[in-house]
Amino acid sequence: MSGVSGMLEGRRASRGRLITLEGIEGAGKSTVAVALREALESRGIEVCLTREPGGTPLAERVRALVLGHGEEPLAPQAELLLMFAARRIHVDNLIRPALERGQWVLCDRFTDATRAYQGGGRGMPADFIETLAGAVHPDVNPDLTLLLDLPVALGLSRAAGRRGVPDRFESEDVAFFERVRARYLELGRAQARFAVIDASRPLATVTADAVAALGRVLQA
Ligand code: T5A
Repeated sequence: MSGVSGMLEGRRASRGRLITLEGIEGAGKSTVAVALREALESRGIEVCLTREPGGTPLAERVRALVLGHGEEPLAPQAELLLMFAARRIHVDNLIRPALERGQWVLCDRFTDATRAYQGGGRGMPADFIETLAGAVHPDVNPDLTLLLDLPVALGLSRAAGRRGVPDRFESEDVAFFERVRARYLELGRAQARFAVIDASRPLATVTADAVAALGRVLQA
């Protein structure tokens, strides 16, 4: 077996990596995720690109429930539980099987979004969120998290440029998104798996930094 094909065989045989993208609305996560997929595929790595809430047909139905303006109030705790219900479906039916096949999973938002939105934004207790995370995905956690950080006003103006009717989260006020951003930055400072990227710069620069950050997991 040649060196390159031997490396590829080794990669297929081993568990894949989970890379998550995080940040407030309009940070550029979906755009950067596509560039990361191309960068990984150019190295011979099979990639599964997905998102939360959602990622499988059933989890996408939960997404519609939690993002839509329903006819009844949705308490913060119910919202939190729906996020983890969607995540459990996504982890069981898509993320874990992909990792076990040796694919690398690029996920547009994961549990850090719950920590930031339901924890920071809605004020749900951090220890309750960690209990749920430990129960729902004890064996599946990000190897690398790219936090695309930018001022709230800039993120919201970018998001407004491409959206239709605002969903339940997009309808929140600026103070909500300031709390979300602050919690994301706290997480980014506290944990080594984070790469915090200044997403207020031109897209090509942001993308180059995100691809460079892959070096941490490509060498591991
Ligand atoms: N949620 C989610 C929770 O509350 N808890 C949870 O646990 C989870 C998982 C999901 C919502 O659910 C909440 C958070 C969210 O409110 P979503 O639609 O999946 O909603 O996520 P959004 O963040 O709303 O998606 P966006 O599309 O708004 O943000 P992105 O993906 O960060 O931004 P993107 O790539 O679509 O870019 C937006 C626009 O900006 C441009 C792009 O071309 C695009 O037009 N752009 C740039 N322009 C200039 N310079 C740059 N550097 C640019 N980067 C992007």
